[in-house]
Amino acid sequence: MSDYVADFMAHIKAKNPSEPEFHQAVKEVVESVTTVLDKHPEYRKAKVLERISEPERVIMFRVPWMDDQGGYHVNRGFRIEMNSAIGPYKGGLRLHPSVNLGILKFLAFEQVFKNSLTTLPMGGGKGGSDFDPKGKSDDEVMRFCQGFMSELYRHIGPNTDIPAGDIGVGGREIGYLFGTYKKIRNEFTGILTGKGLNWGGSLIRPEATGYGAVYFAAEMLATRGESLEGKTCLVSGSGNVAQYATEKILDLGGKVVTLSDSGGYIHDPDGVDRDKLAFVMDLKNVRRGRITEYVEKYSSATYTAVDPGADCNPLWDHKAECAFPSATQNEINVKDAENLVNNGVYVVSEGANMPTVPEGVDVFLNKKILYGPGKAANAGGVAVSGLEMSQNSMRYSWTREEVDSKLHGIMKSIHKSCVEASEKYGTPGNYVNGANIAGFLKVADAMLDQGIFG
Ligand code: NDP
Ligand code: 2IT
Repeated sequence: MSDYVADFMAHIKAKNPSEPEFHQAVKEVVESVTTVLDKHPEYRKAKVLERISEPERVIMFRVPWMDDQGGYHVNRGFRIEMNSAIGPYKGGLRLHPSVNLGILKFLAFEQVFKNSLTTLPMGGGKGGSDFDPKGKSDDEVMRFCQGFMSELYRHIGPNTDIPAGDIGVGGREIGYLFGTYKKIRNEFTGILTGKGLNWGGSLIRPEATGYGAVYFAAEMLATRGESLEGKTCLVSGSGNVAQYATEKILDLGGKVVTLSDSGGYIHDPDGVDRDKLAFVMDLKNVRRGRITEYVEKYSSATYTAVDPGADCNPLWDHKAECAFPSATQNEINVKDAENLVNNGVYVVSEGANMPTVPEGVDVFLNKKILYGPGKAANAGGVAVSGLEMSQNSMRYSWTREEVDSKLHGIMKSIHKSCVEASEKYGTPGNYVNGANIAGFLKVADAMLDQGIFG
């Protein structure tokens, strides 16, 4: 680690104690952009890195809600408004018991660079709560969302901050949040993305993150004259991103042999075909069940419970060519990364945000595999959110084909930006540096243009 990075990180850690995920995300970007700062002293002079790693605003609030038995509960709500240099704050809301300030700051920080890569005018933000939607009734989730929005509405607006979904927030939650905003403000506006199709949502938004991660993998493979046809793929998660990554892998002729949830994973050597995927979608989205039910229905598959404290996750220890981690942060540790490459995996396209620990990323970079980091590979979701905002502003909607083709074009453009930036700054083939540098430059230049408040 250079002295500059070490000093910078000491300052970040002192100022933001007990936020390891935030430190991890910042360190990766600082390491990547050091060469840019060396070439362009104007960024150092204007303290762009110091400013970019300090949220413009952090909102923390109480969310009281009542359960079906009349019992009172209180959770903590957050919105991190990280950076608005290139557009209004934009980013998802996460509902998961692990949510805390540091996790949301890491996600908001990543979002700034990701949104910059999309080519669309969106700043970065993230929010959520430590509320656990698992096991709650629809009414309880609705009352929680109403409580959450009854505070959040003061801070957001269609030209200020536009939230969307993330872990634990899908169409159902966006509906309850939207209804509450509309009631309080008496205003029908594109305040959230991921809306239902008949009340302002965009076609392809549910599919966009998973499809985008697969388009990104296809672009990386194309640099070697290859495609996804016939490739065996490991997918983790079984939520929104994992489901549509699986669908697009099937479209492009690949085979998905794993899916997971926080309890464990299924391995189906015959592959998850379209019927099995439809079963998983119903299981997870409608019945809100567990992935273990897959093996009760399909005898070709086995289920393995995963101990989060174990030294590796057996999901990543199967023969395959491609991996699409699509569950959560730091789900691939260094041993998992070694297992992946030893099993023949040479394409990793991250549907999740920061799913690989830094030492695992080093394994991928040292082996020179095709490694697409989350902020590039999963940018398709927020990109179509940006397209949803455009359609809302126009009071218009594009067809499925139009949105999919724009998404595909954006993923190609992100891939190209990463390749070009990594080459220009001396690390060809390193998509981590490419994504960080390309994402950084656009935001940093906007901050310079706008002066000290930019
Ligand atoms: P969902 O809530 O739809 O699904 C999350 C999946 O990951 C579930 O299968 C869940 O299992 C599993 N999971 C969640 N937390 C953990 C954990 N701590 N350990 C193991 N498994 C876990 O979320 P999404 O599919 O939307 O999000 C998945 C990832 O993709 C996240 O990293 C998110 O930030 C990222 N992402 C999402 C985008 C979007 O548009 N939705 C856009 C870009 C990135 P279980 O059911 O047991 O909780
Ligand atoms: O991490 C992400 O990019 C998201 N959860 C999607 C954000 C959005 O505004 O669509």
